[in-house]
Amino acid sequence: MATASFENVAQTRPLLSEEEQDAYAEEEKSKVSDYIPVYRRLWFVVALCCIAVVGAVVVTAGTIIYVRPSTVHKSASSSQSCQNPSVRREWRTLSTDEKLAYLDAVVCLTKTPSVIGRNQTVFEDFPWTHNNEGMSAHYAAPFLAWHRYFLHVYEAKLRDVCHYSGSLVFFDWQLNVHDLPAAPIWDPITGFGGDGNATGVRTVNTASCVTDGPFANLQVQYYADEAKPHCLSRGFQAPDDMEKYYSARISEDAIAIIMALPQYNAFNLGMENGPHLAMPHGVLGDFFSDTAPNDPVFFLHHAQLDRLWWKWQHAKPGRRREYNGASSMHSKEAASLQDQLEMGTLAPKIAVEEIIDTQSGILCYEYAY
Ligand SMILES: [Cu+2]
Repeated sequence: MATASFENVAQTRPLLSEEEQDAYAEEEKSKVSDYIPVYRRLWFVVALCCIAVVGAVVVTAGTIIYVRPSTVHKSASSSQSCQNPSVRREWRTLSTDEKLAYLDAVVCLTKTPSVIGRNQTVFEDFPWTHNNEGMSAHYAAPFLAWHRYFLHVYEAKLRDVCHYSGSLVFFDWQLNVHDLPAAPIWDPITGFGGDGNATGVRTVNTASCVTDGPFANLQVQYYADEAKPHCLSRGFQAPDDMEKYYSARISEDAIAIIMALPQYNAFNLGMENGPHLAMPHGVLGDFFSDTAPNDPVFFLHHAQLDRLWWKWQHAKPGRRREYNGASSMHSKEAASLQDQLEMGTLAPKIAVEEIIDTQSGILCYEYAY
């Protein structure tokens, strides 16, 4: 109707009175003024589009800039699942209370029944599992990996079974290269007790019962495969042999050579053949056997080995997931991150990739240095 009326007005325009012309002019003006805002709106729409496009570019660029580092962080360390890594410290940096809390938790393991259904304690579940499930991990790619998982399981048992609230601890033997017997880990009160009783009966190899500290005369049932109830035993090497079997393997030069090895396989085997043997060979007794975890300092020694692996992994980009060599002892198969680490019934078997990085997969820890 309005259109028809407009057409009529247009057609009859010359016939319009002044009033009608004014009205027409007003009408046209209003149409034009209606029209201009459309342009203006369009202009605004175009401007808004431009702002939106520019904004999108800025936001996208910002997103790329913002997201990229966190993506790297995430893929490298799975930051979402490991926000607050626990810190494993060197034994001598613990306060007296912290040392006693750790020792109390280990003593608690010696008083808690087996969790693998054997007639022994949780403490002895570890030497038993090391001897029965862990030996094929030696002298092959899983050496460092299996022990990393083994340490994690031990730490979890200290926490879950014995309510320990701290982290595993390491013994930095490089601080006692030439004086192992003087190391604070052997303290009778704030340590694991010292050498076996030199005048006592020989129990296993050339060692005898530890008679001081919280594990004095602790009874253990196995010596490697042999069912042989005996006391926790140590037999420190005489100074000359200590130099040869212990000091030489962990000297600054010896460790530097291994740390400089560029590939995991060589590094792993270098660690096993060198520093890994040093402390057991210096201490002898239970530590010097396939049931080595009968000596609780085993875990401080292996945490130190694990720490050096951690340092090696962080020394160069691309190393944190490097894993190669033989898949197990005497195997000709190449190792892979999907290889399984067996813990018998002590813990579920898991793939190497779950523990290859101390801050992803199932792990969330770092070392103090
Ligand atoms: Cu081992």
